[in-house]
Parts: sequence; structure tokens; C-alpha cells
Amino acid sequence: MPRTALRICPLCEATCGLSLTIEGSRVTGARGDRDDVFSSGFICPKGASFGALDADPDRLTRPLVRKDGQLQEVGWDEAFDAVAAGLRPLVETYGPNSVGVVLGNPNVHTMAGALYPPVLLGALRTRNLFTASTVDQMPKHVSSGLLFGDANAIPVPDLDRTDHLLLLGANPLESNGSLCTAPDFPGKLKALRARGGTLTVIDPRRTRTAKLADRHLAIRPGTDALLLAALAHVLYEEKLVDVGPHLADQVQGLDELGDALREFSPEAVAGRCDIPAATIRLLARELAAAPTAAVYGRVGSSTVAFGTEASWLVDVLNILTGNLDRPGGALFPLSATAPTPRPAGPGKGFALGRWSSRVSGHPEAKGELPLAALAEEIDTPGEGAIRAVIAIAANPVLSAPDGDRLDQALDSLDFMVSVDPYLNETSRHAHVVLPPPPPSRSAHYDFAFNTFAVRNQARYTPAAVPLEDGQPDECTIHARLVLAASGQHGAPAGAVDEMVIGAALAKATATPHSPFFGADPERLARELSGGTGPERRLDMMLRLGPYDLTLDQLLAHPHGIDLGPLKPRLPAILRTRSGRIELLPQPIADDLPRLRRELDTTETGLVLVGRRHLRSNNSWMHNIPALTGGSNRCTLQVHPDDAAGLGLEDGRPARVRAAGGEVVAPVEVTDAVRPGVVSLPHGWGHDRPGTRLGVAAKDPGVNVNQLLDGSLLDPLSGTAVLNAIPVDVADVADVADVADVAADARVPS
Ligand SMILES: Nc1nc2c(c(=O)[nH]1)N[C@H]1C(S)=C(S)[C@@H](COP(=O)(O)OP(=O)(O)OC[C@H]3O[C@@H](n4cnc5c(=O)[nH]c(N)nc54)[C@H](O)[C@@H]3O)O[C@H]1N2
Ligand SMILES: Nc1nc2c(c(=O)[nH]1)N[C@H]1C(S)=C(S)[C@@H](COP(=O)(O)OP(=O)(O)OC[C@H]3O[C@@H](n4cnc5c(=O)[nH]c(N)nc54)[C@H](O)[C@@H]3O)O[C@H]1N2
Ligand code: SF4
Ligand SMILES: [Mo]
Repeated sequence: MPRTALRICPLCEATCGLSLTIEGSRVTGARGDRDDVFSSGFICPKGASFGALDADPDRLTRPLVRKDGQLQEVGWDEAFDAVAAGLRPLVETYGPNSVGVVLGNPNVHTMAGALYPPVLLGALRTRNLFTASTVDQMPKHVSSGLLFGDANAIPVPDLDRTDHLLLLGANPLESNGSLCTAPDFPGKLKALRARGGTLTVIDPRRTRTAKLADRHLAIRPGTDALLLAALAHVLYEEKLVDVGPHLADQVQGLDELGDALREFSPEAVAGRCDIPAATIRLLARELAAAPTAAVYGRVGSSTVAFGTEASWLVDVLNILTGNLDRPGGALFPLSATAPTPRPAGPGKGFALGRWSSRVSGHPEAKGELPLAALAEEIDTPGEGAIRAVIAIAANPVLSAPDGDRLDQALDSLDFMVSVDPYLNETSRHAHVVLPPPPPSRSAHYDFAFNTFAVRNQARYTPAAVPLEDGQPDECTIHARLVLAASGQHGAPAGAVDEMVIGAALAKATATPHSPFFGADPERLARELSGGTGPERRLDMMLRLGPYDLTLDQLLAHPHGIDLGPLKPRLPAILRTRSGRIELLPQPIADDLPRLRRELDTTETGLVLVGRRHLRSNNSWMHNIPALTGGSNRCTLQVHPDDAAGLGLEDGRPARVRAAGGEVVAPVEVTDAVRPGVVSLPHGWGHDRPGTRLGVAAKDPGVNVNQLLDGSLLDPLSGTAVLNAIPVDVADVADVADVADVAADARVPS
């Protein structure tokens, strides 16, 4: 008899509730859970393919250990023996920095990824931490750190209540939203328009989101910071700045900011952005006049040379129009596992560049070094070089700049361990691969995404299908990895959770504003409920959190507990040294001359931008037949005028060349991209030997990130520039040595 079980979808940031149909141990269907307090039944094609993804026959089911050069299946004890034997001598001989830790995107989609990497890093004490943030949202962390003193305090647009949304470099109709967790983002945008609100989309491509908007402006890629600076300029010039009574005492630097933006008039930026000055003025006036409004920018305004400036200006505009921290504007969510807010007052502030990378001297941001610098930190010999890598849910060979160099660098390591369900472009280099079970067999709670959710709520779904005999869940894998990496190999996995619980409760009971101040930590530990270590930790975090919830309450409400719409949270959220919002932070002021120089740039050559497809997710969903094919293809989109000018034809292969290399991809002529811009999606290039991705390898596509050499970064955040890349494009017939180019670029036959 089929049964049903609930499972929060881990496949994108929208965190929809799914209702799975299960026959035996197999997921045979997935529907939206209509009773889910947050998603109310919404589902997308990826969620609907949960069963196929869960049962992908290419998923690894047993650990692999390299023996005589070959990866071979072994038992779990042997795998962890190999991890300890591989890592410990390197740490002991060369020190903690000889181990690089690489954390990829799915860590924010698993409980294990939230609960254990911090413990691993605490135990290892390496400064060589690289994550997907530096190919994604690090500019936002840096701007929040500087403005609010807390890199994780990221305001989200109040989608359900706003009257006006200015959206830059995001395509939620395909991505389903990011740093703004909102199941049915498309429906929320339609509802905004239906209630008379205004949606403006700034994107060099006419995306599905742009088609839904009142107004679409096809900006020249890489120039959002200029546009936003001009919007702020108009607010000052036309005396439209009004931070509102709620922020009046909380903002410092208003006058200084006005001075700093003086040169960025609409007339000065119009040519560069390719948006008329009159339109920019209109946008600014509308933003100021709207009863409530929110400015929201994502990947296309983040992974660019001025990513931190643009991210900062997004919030600056929300502040200048009085929309920060008020309903309908941009608000800070309060998740159920956030520590109880401390009383308002000055904090430690946010520091950048407390250390630097060894080879290029890139400053750290939020304790991380740029993922773009991982290859050079491995392949540049000398004291402090990385000799071992722990990669968890990461595929940087495809997601980071210059995959070929990284491919070779990873191959040269003394030791590498991957926690990954697939043998793919990155994990194929590992000496040990530790595969987590499929998602139906993992419990789920969204520690990360609930801090970006447009409505406060808490939902927990236990594993829908029991684990197979002997298969550890991903939390246990992480815990054993922590022990093996830190010289405690052989200790019981549960010891890690109990250690964390002990430390957290000791701290809480000694913290005056904690609800547990003065209590006995050992008694509190005994009172925690939950059948596993991670459940006990979740229970503890809920109890220590702002809503006084417990795991048992979540279990009693399988469709979730609604905690209401977002509420104002200032000033308690501020951790700046001044205790106020620091509108013009020094590192940004120091970087503004670089943005001013951009006003004089006249470069108008062809540039490349990325794109996402609804039925895809970064580099790891090309192996599911239901999610591939159709329009989900690795094509080079080119505007008809450019195609004509360059002699490109729809369907024919074109060679794209840039600083880091070249690739050959089929041309798709479409006026959805603006002239002067071409677009390739990322996460493709599944044709390297030694992988086990049978479906993906049949239509491998090319790795767009091979076009990058890793040297182009947003300097404040260390984030790789992935959009607005200068390229040249030619029909392959026009390229001198076609055969060589084709072989290099591994054109699909
Ligand atoms: N050119 C260009 N490059 C980009 C981007 C772009 O827009 N343009 N986007 C960037 C962005 S925003 C991001 S976030 C990065 C993403 O890049 P990565 O962080 O490398 O993430 P993915 O490509 O999603 O690869 C995820 C890996 O995790 C594995 N995995 C999947 N599920 C699980 C699980 O449950 N547990 C574990 N342990 N592993 C799992 C997959 O098999 C895969 O190996 O790519 C970036 N790269
Ligand atoms: N279906 C699907 N969903 C996903 C993912 C996926 O791969 N597929 N990945 C997930 C991840 S890791 C993330 S971070 C989120 C990202 O979610 P989004 O930020 O919504 O990402 P994209 O869909 O890449 O949208 C970026 C948009 O920026 C535009 N753009 C490029 N350059 C510029 C520029 O200079 N200025 C402006 N204004 N726009 C520009 C691009 O044309 C593109 O439409 O999506 C998540 N959800
Ligand atoms: S929108 Fe995201 S969370 Fe919702 S079903 Fe689709 S992939 Fe899953
Ligand atoms: Mo991302």
C-alpha cells in the first residue's frame, strides 16, 4: 500500500512543503503540500521530480576509497579510517592551514550542512575556507556587515505587502528566489501587480520575470551600482530623502553619503548603464512616492565587479526612502532558531581583511577566502600551500572560475575527501568519497533559509524513508568526519553533538539576556527531546530561540507553525560600533573612486552574462531525464543584430573566447538578450572522464567558467566576477584551427 510522508523540498531556496507518495522504500510521487503553513501547495517541476532525483541510479550508495589509483567501494569504518590516516599526518606536519575546506551550495539545503561545518572549522582552525558565497552572495554579507554590523543581517523584500518592487539581477520565475525565501515567488509577484503595485525589473535579458513586470530595463551588464547610485543621487537632489521617523535616530552618515554620491547624476550614468536619464529620475521619484517599496538585487547585481557597492546601494535606497524595517518595505526575518535577540546597543562592528590569502593577498571576508583563489592556493608551492581538501557538497570544478586549472590542482593534492552523492567533476579527484543518503532518508529543517524567509515560520520533517542497514545519515557522516579530521577518530559520532550542546548551554546559562540565564546546563541538556543528536540540537536551538518553541511542538504540527508576518527589528539587530546604521562605511567610501572611474569608461564590447533554467540547479541536476532537454540546454544566446554582425547562425557552433580560455557552444539567436550581450548558463561541462553521471554525460554542455581566469573579483568581498565578462565570439568556421578548438572545448558530437 502506498503511504504519504511530508518532506520540505531541499532543491532550491523556496523550501516548499512536499507530500511524497512512497511505495516500499521508493518515492513514487511528489505533490505540493496544500496544508503547508508557508507554501500552501506550491510546487515546481524540480520538486515534482523529487522521486526521480531521489532514486537516481548513479547516486553512490557506499563510500569510495582510492586504492592503487582506483576508487573502490568499501565499508564506512574503512572509509573513515582512510580519512583519519590521510588528513592527520598532513595537519600534524604542515599545520592546520595545509587543509582547505570547500563548502558548496547544498550545505544550506541540509541539516548536516548547517550543524557540522562550523564544528569542523572550529576543530581544524584552518584559515583556508572557501565557499560558494564567493561565487554568489558575499557582497551582500559584506554590505550588511558594514551597514548593520552583522554580515548575516540581510533584509528581505516584504513581498506580500509591498506596493512597489524594484528588482535587479534576479529571475525568480526560474530561480524561485534567493536571499528571499518565498514559496511561489511568481504568484507573489502576480499578486503584487493584481493589488495595484508596481514591478520594475532591471536585467540585460528579457526574462520570464521581466515579462511579468510593469517595466523592464535592459541595463548594460555590470553597471547596476551606477544606476543605483544615480537613484540615490536623485533622492538627495530632489529632496526626496526621508528615512522615516522610525529610522531618524538610527542612521548616521546621511550628509556624507549625499556628498559622496554627488557625481553620480542620472545624466552621468545614463550612457554607461544605457538607460535614459529621464527614466532614472522617474524610477527614483516613483520609489520615493510609493506608499511602501522595496529594492531587491540578486546574482546579476552581486557577481559583478561592483557587487558590494550594488548590494550596499540596494539597502541604502531602502533606507533613504524610509522603507527599511517597515512593513511593505525590506525587513529582517526572525527565525525560530536564531539566538534570542540581545538588547540594542553598540557592538563589535564588522572587520574585513583580518588575514589575507597567501598567493594573491586577497583579504578575507567573513572568515572566507575567494573560491576563485582555491586553485592557486593549491598549485603554488611553498610554505602554507594547501595539501589536502575537504570538499562538502561542492563542485568547484564547474562552479568556480578556471575549472581546468582547479581540476589539475585537485589532482595534485596529497589527500582529498568529498562528501557528495555523486562521482562528478570534483569528487572524482577525491581519495575518499563519503556519499550521503538520498533526501527522502534525511530529516529536514531550514536553519539558513528561515533567516531569509518572507514570513516567519518553523517546519520540521523527519526522514520520510528509513535508512538502509548500515547507511549513516549525512549528520552522522559529518560528525565522523569532524572526529577523523580532528584527531578523535573512533570516538562515537554522538560525542560531537553532546559537545556542541554542552558548550551552547554553558554559554546561554551565563548570558544575562538568555531565557536560561542562571539555569543548570546539565539539567537543560537532560531535558532536551529528540531521537538523534541533530534533533536534540534543533530542540535546543528552538528553546534558546525567540519563540520559545520545542521540537515536540514542531512534530505535533507536521505542516509547520506559522509565526506571522515580518516585524520591525531595529535597533536590536545592529552590531555596529556606533550602534547605528553606518550609511557610508569607510571601506565603501574608499572604493567609490573606482566606481567614479567607471563613469568615464567607454568600453562597449560584447559581454557575457549567465542564466538559470527552472528545471536545473547549478551543476548537479543534469543527470535526471525529467529535468533535462527542451529549453534546458547549454546554448549561447545571441541577439539577432549581433548574430548578423558576427556571422553567427542559430544552431551552429560558436567559439567564445575570454581571458581564461575558450568554449564552443551552439548558438541560440533570440532577442531576449539585449544587443551587446551573450548568455551561457553555468554548471555544464559533464564530459570529464572518471565521473559517474550517465545521463548528464550524454548532453554535457560546456563549462562557462572556463572563460574566467580567476583574477577578476569584486575587491571588497572577494567574489568572482561571473557576469559582464568581456568575450569575443565567432562562428567556428571562422576560427583558424577548428579541429583543435573543438577538441579543446569538447564539443558534444
Ligand atoms: N558562471 C557562473 N558560475 C556560477 C554561478 C553563476 O551564476 N554563473 N552561480 C554560482 C552560485 S550562485 C553558486 S551557489 C555556485 C554553486 O556551486 P557549488 O557550491 O559547487 O554547488 P553545486 O554546483 O550545486 O554542486 C553541489 C554539489 O553538492 C552535491 N550534493 C547535492 N546534494 C547533496 C547533499 O544532500 N549532500 C551533499 N553532501 N552533497 C550534495 C552535488 O552532487 C554537487 O557535487 O555556483 C556558482 N557558479
Ligand atoms: N532553477 C534554478 N533555481 C535556482 C538555481 C538554479 O541553478 N536553477 N540556483 C540557486 C542559486 S545557488 C541561487 S544563488 C539563486 C539565484 O537566483 P537569481 O539571483 O534569481 O539568479 P538568476 O536566475 O541567475 O538571475 C540572475 C539574473 O541576472 C541577470 N544579469 C546578469 N548580469 C546582470 C547585470 O549586470 N545586471 C543586472 N541587473 N542583471 C544581470 C541575468 O540575466 C539573470 O536573469 O537561484 C537558486 N535557484
Ligand atoms: S520551488 Fe524550489 S523548493 Fe519549491 S518545489 Fe521547486 S525546487 Fe522545491
Ligand atoms: Mo547560489
